[in-house]
Amino acid sequence: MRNLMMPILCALFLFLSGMLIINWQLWHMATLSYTQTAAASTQKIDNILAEAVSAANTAKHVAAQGCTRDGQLELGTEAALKPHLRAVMIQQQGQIICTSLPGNGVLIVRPQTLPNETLMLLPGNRLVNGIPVLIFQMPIADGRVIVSVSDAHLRDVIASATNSADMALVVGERMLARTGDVRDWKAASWAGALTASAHFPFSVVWQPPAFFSLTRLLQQGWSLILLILALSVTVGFLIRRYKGKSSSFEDDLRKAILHGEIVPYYQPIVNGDTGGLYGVEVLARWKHPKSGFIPPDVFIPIAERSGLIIPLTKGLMAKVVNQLKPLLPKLPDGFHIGVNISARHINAPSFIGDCRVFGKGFQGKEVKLVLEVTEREPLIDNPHLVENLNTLHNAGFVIALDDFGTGYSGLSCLNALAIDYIKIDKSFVNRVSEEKDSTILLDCVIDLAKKLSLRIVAEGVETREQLEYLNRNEITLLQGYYFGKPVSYIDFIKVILSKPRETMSL
Ligand code: G
Ligand code: G
Ligand code: MN
Repeated sequence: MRNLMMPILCALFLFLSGMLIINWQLWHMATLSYTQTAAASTQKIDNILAEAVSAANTAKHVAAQGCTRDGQLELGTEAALKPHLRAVMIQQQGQIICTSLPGNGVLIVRPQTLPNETLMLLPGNRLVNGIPVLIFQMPIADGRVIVSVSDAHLRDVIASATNSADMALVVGERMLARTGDVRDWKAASWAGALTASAHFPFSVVWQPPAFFSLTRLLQQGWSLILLILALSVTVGFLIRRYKGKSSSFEDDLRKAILHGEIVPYYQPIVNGDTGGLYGVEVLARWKHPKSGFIPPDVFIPIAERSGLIIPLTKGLMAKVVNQLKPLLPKLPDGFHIGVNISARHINAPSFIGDCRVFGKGFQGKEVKLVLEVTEREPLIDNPHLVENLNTLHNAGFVIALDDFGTGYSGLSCLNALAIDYIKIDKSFVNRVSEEKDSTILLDCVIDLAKKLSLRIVAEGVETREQLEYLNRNEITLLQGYYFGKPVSYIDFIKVILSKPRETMSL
């Protein structure tokens, strides 16, 4: 279940992010399209009002001639031929003197009381037929021309503009919605943007679409949704597979530890003075039933990351006890048995107990158990770690600082930790050749160790020159292919049988 959590969360995150982006894109496009349609509607209403202006000019002309029969006919023709207009009226000295309707009829209730505004929306209750109109007015000598524009055409413009967003025509304080009623514009509290006409005092307003709309997403973005869904599932699947692979290596390692496939190899550490065996370093090898030997560089980092290094080292310690105990009579007193320890293990609560069990395995025997602590990881950062190592040092364990010269801790580590040995990293010893200056670095490292009164083991000795150099510098404890590679238990027994017994102590 824990393995599934991560891929599911990643896929979900990807899918939701995709949805959000598609939604944002569609919302943005909708907003853009509403702004454009609002501008187009404003243009159409401008055109309708241009008819009203033309009719008003005709009426002005008719009024100047005193509203004759011909003049009235002219008004009627004007209203009849201009498709969007309903009626044209001339008011002079407070009276309607002429209209486009037969018999100078008037549709507006008390037209004399209309305020003097160029444009206004009249609600249905101000009209004889109860249908709202838009009024356009033009002042003339002694009065005004009143032109009414049919609401049906205005509503058509608003309603046909868009099928999803709400739009309305706003004039002064009132608005005409596409449902056809005239309302108070402020009270309707539309949050949308206003698109104002450049020629007449009106605006078209639109209600912005909801930012998130499932219907919009499903209607307009379904193909993208399917694509993102497929992508998210694929990514989740790939993460699961990748994780499955690395965790299956971990599982394999866990099983290998349980089945005892991690075995100790032994590399001799010799005393350069006598040529005798001084001790061994234990090096883990994975004897895989199918893949053969897997080198520690491959599985130790994974063991350290997963915490498996703890059971791995414990298992190795137990094997070392079982294998070396019967050999002790053949080994010199004070024989050194070095085990590599990772910082992860030193920090674990079981560490001191694990080492004590290892120590008890050799109880009553004259051996020195060496804990090789690598300098590659920062040691000093954790006081708990230093304390644990010092406790074990006091209990008789030997502490060796491995890979000396390559790591973090340097001198500060030497002060805080009770260290018995340093193991000079093979990279320094490897440099030593017949060439001039090849020993400069190693000279410094040896000088430093001597000044700090630390015992030295040289690692990675491969050639006679290197051995001679180390002899000249009085480095007597030596390890490397020159003396012997790490070997299996059986091969190690053969090494012992071929060497004279030699006694040495710290
Ligand atoms: O054995 P080799 O010889 O290839 O070792 C490679 C690296 O693996 C070395 O850095 C060595 O310190 C590390 N190593 C080998 N065995 C162990 C072990 O048992 N525990 C830990 N922590 N490191 C090990
Ligand atoms: O990091 P640590 O010192 O624990 O690891 C020892 C590593 O050095 C092991 O991988 C071991 O096989 C390797 N080793 C030991 N002796 C020699 C040597 O003479 N030459 C080289 N190249 N490697 C060596
Ligand atoms: Mn080591």
